[in-house]
Amino acid sequence: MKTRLLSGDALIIVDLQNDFLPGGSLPVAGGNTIIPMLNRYITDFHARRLPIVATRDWHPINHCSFESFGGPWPPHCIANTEGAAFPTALQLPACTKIISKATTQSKDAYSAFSDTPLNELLHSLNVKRLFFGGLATEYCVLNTVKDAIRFHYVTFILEDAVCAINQQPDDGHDALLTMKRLGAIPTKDEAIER
Ligand code: VGL
Ligand code: ZN
Repeated sequence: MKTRLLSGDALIIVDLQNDFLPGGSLPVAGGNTIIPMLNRYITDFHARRLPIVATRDWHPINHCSFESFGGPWPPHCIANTEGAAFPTALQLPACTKIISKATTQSKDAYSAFSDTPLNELLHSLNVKRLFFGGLATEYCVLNTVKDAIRFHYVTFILEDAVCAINQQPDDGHDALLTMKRLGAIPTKDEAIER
């Protein structure tokens, strides 16, 4: 089944940030390998004047998800640091809409819809279908996709443009199964009509 990109479609790139890449403070092994594919999708959406959203984990320095504050993670994606920046290899156009999440000390959020203007933004742009790539499959991608489905977007998961942390070896695989079971439509490069 080929998918043709249409007016009403948007590309959502989840948390593709330096700290989640090899060399960062919470690296997703192989996270960098999806950047060329994301760039290909960016080119496709941009050429059709379709919205591109980049979400980012954007924590205060004393965030509750950090180990020293009782959370599960090493410090990562501290607002306005190089670790929280998008890698220069990711070719985001100037018109990219940026959504920052988990910005307050006392609350973590894996979904980019959580306490952000993402839903309102997408409504204002008349977006009906979302195409998801980014990091990490079993955390922020999974939880953002779940909310997208709950909010009745037609939700595609770009299987060749996500990557998992895999603390347990099957975490990413299981998350993909969960997303599909909930109604996300798996797609990939070859299935996009160009
Ligand atoms: C994420 C762990 C901690 C993610 C964010 O973006 O998937 N994972 N904070
Ligand atoms: Zn985080």
